Amino acid sequence: MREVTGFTWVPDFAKGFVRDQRVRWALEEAGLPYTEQLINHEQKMAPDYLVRQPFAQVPVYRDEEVEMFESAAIVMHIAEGSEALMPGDVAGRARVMSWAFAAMNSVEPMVMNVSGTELFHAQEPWAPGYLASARKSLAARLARLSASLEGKHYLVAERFTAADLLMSSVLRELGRGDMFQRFPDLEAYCQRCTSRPAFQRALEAQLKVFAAHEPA
Ligand SMILES: N[C@@H](CCC(=O)N[C@@H](CS)C(=O)NCC(=O)O)C(=O)O
Repeated sequence: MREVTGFTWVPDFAKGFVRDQRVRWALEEAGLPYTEQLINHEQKMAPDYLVRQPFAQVPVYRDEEVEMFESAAIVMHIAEGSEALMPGDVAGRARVMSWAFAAMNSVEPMVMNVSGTELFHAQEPWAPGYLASARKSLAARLARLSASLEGKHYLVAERFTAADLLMSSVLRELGRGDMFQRFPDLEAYCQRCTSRPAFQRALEAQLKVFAAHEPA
């Protein structure tokens, strides 16, 4: 039994980007069936849910052995048991771990500084100045990522791993703006990862839920 918790419905900007998508994708890559537990935005505040996810967010995951929150931690747990997502050797696993943390800790915050401001605060008087600075920092970080990927299809060992799943999940956000125009190699990398059938199945599964719960 594997269960992933997601929302019944979210606004359009979030559809396809809610973080249970990453977990669904990892399960699809690993060939592991799962069930959905769907909650609404009231249920995320219920005391018994807050025990499972202290920040009232999705996803939450459980299987026969574990109960977890934080999408990247869940992806790494799934990857630990799947050759499809993790190399067999210790050195390769360590590299995947490093890049997984890099995606979450070194790249995602900078991406979210830009996309979060553009999505939620674009009309604020401080937004243009802040965005100029945030975009500059993001571009510098992306330039380093681009250099690391130069000549390679994937981050580790020339094969798709959980590190690519997480990094491309972060980079997808850039498709909302114009940053990919400066980094066509990163766009191609992101496209390479997200064109995988497992990603498409995971995306369809999430979107199907929202379509079924669309307010009249
Ligand atoms: N770091 C968390 C972030 C989870 C997160 O931001 N979830 C969003 C959906 S993408 C959420 O539940 N938002 C509702 C809320 O914060 O109230 C993870 O990766 O699992």
